[in-house]
Amino acid sequence: MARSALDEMSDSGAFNRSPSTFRNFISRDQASQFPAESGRYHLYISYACPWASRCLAFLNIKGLEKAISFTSVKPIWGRTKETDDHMGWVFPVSSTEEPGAESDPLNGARSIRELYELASSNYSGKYTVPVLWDKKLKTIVNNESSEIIHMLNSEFNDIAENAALDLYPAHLQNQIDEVNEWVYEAINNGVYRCGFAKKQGPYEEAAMKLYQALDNCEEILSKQRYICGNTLTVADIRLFVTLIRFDEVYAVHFKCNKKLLREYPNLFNYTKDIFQIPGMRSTVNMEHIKRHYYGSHPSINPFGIIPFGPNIDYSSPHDRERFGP
Ligand SMILES: N[C@@H](CCC(=O)N[C@@H](CS)C(=O)NCC(=O)O)C(=O)O
Repeated sequence: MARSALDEMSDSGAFNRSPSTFRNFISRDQASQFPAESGRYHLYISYACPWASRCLAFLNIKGLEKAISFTSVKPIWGRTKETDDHMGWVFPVSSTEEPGAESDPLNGARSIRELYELASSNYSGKYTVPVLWDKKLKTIVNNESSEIIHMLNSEFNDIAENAALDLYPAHLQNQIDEVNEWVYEAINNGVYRCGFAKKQGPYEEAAMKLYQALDNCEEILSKQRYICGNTLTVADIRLFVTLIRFDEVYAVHFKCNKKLLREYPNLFNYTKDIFQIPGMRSTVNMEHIKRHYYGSHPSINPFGIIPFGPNIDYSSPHDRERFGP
């Protein structure tokens, strides 16, 4: 089994992401194994990681900051154990070492790998973030962000300060699922398929699909404020986490350079619009994002040089209010 995303390569040189393994669910049903409770769960993230950032976004916009605590690891991968050479997410030794990152407040772990080893003695997969941790049972509830965001959206409504906000409303679910599918394939995972390809053919195929999907988004967003209509949904948060990293990282590091995000007027303004939603801004730590990607993949960027641009200001005015509030 792959021990890091950089090992997930098929013989044809294409990147193939393997599935997550801890798949339990927190439920509003208080009799369940993992009931929604204030103070019981902790989210381990990296600000660099788009999958983890979408969980933090849900935590913030649902108003769960007091109910669920979180910790970010350091942006640059380090040795996760002294006895082998695995590289992965590590915690700082003190909170002053790396602004934004903190040492593990619950288990004193030095790496995300240690958390997986605490949760399971025979785990042999990747040590990914996000990790949704149960403080009571001292185990991982779930490490699949697409599921974590749904738990945060619907299961904590007795505790959430913003319980009325439903980012997966029943009447839009089919449409959201459909959009999520092609956005994941071609955009969220598509940028990785461009960046991690080891042969020209798989790179070009991924890049072509990516730009077809971005053109499609641009077209949709020229007619409506959000990707599934004029209501903010889970599909927007999922799209946003890739778009916000696009010009700063993916355009250069993952060779997604046919067109920049800022050359798409609707997509660019849309990204600013989502960034400016209360609770979203603090989920974007561009320092961590840039240092992670450019610094953690030596096979792609051997000297770890971080490009100094473009430093886009996503808090500047946008034109999306033309579609109404
Ligand atoms: N399916 C997972 C994917 C998470 C994922 O791939 N996280 C990356 C960071 S962006 C990671 O932790 N990689 C560690 C590694 O590859 O060793 C999810 O969406 O939660």
